Amino acid sequence: MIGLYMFATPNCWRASIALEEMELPYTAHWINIREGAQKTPEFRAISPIGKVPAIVDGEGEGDAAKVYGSPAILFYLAEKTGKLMPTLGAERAEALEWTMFALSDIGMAFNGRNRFKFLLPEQDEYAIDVFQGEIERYLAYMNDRLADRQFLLGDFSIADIAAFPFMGGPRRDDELLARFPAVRRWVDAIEARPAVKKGLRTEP
Ligand SMILES: N[C@@H](CCC(=O)N[C@@H](CS)C(=O)NCC(=O)O)C(=O)O
Repeated sequence: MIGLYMFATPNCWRASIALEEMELPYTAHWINIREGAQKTPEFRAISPIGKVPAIVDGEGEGDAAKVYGSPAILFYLAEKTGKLMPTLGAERAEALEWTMFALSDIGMAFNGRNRFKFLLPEQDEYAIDVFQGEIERYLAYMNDRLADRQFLLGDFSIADIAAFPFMGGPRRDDELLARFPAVRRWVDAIEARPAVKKGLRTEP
């Protein structure tokens, strides 16, 4: 059995959606990072950096694999199951490009904007504008990509799982999506998937 250590955040939803979409049985352990649960010695034995998400593949068994961070978890699970990521040639190259774009550029822009807009005691308008500009640039890029494809690689893949939690589900921003109709259609399609609905946990 896989143990998933998570809280209600986009990075964690990447992991829970991937587990649901790949039909892997798992137990979710709620780590309330607002109350400091990530700092306990018990959790640090699993994720020494003291951050979620983390998984333990083979929890309670002898040679369990511990994986910290949504990027490593997505690739680990795709390789373990052979699902949601092409494994050969140009298709694999495209999958790597779009998944890494979602994990790095998109994640950094949203995390940066959200930190300056919502998490700091005082707002920094300059920083918010810089990150908001990056968000809109990436949404325009995705909008072009999705004009003639249902999902980022054509078929649903870990690239979609990597990008989606910042734009859909609890973090959906209809005002922003109205300017990017192909992205909005893509968000609607992903939100309608039963496994995604299950993966978007907001409580234990
Ligand atoms: N690159 C990591 C980032 C993980 C991360 O920043 N986790 C946050 C929650 S989304 C966390 O655990 N914060 C608690 C802390 O920093 O103490 C990923 O994509 O999973």
